[in-house]
Amino acid sequence: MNPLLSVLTGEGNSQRPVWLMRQAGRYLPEYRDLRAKTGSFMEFCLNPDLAAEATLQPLRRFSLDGAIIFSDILVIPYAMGQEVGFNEGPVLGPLDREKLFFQKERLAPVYEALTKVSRQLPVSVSLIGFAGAPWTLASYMLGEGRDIARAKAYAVHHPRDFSALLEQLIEAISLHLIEQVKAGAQVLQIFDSWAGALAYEDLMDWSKEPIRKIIAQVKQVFPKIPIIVFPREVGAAYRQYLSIGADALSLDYALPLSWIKEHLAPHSILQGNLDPRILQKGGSALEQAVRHIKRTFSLGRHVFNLGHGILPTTPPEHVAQMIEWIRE
Ligand code: 1CP
Repeated sequence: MNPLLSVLTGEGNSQRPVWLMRQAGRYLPEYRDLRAKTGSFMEFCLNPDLAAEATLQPLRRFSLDGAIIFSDILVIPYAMGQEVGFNEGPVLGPLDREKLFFQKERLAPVYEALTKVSRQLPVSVSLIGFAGAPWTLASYMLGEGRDIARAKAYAVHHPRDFSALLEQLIEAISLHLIEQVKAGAQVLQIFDSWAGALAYEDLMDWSKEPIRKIIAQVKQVFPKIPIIVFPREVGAAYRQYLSIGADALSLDYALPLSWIKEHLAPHSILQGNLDPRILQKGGSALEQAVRHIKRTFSLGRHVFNLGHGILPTTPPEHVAQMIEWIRE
């Protein structure tokens, strides 16, 4: 009845579920129209009607099995009291760690948008809530925008403050995920988009362990909520994420399918991992890549998705064509 939920809960399904990271967004003309009518990106994210509409737009065009709520990972620093704006990319104000305090009331519009969408979705489509992981959020919060070098330098020179920040983020992210489930999210995804920039030991301490704690906190309240983790570009260290209590791992496109098949597929439900550039290109290259992924991942244990977000220059017709090939 709901292919994404059945696969994520281990029941399997005869339909291979598909949704796409960044499926709501700039490659859709109707999104660009909606966006042009609003002020700042943050105002857009915090307007329940607009956020609900942006969430539903791709569902009207494509036969997708998941709807990811239109929001951003940076609503968390905003809810903790840091200034967050968007220019070309995110721009954050100065960080005063001791004043950070997660106020879920500031994200009430996000939860309202989830509830609005959940009332409109057919039972066959799952509503996906999400959050950034602590390290990825820290890599924005410690700079003026994303600044991985600065975040790492901070961690080295102020190890105690850095650990304290990670703990504050673990708390805030867990609360935000729990509120999203209360509001109607049926699946959660945790994005650690910049995990691949970390050395192995740091990856274990700053990415894997914090995400494990978040999953434990969320599952204490909602034991059955499926959680997908995306530790992007961590290479062979993906294996370490098999034991953090996640229900599925989302794979980037840098991993060889043969390696995935040997080391990850026997142990976990997997999501991914088409290169968004191939979707952008379309044609026979796309058809080949879709077939290769379908042959690699067993039906019932795989969620079709990209290896990272859809590119803004992707023709929407390529998405429709790809879904046909997935469904074939
Ligand atoms: O002008 C615009 O329309 C802004 C572009 C945009 C959009 C469409 C931003 C700014 N955020 C979003 C929405 C968004 N962001 C969603 C919901 C839409 C969907 O998926 O359908 C989600 C899940 C995110 C998550 C997100 N934001 C991540 C994790 C996923 C990833 O791509 O790695 C990250 C790293 C961000 C930060 C961010 N927000 C926006 C931009 C351009 C960025 C990336 C900046 C950078 O490269 O550092």
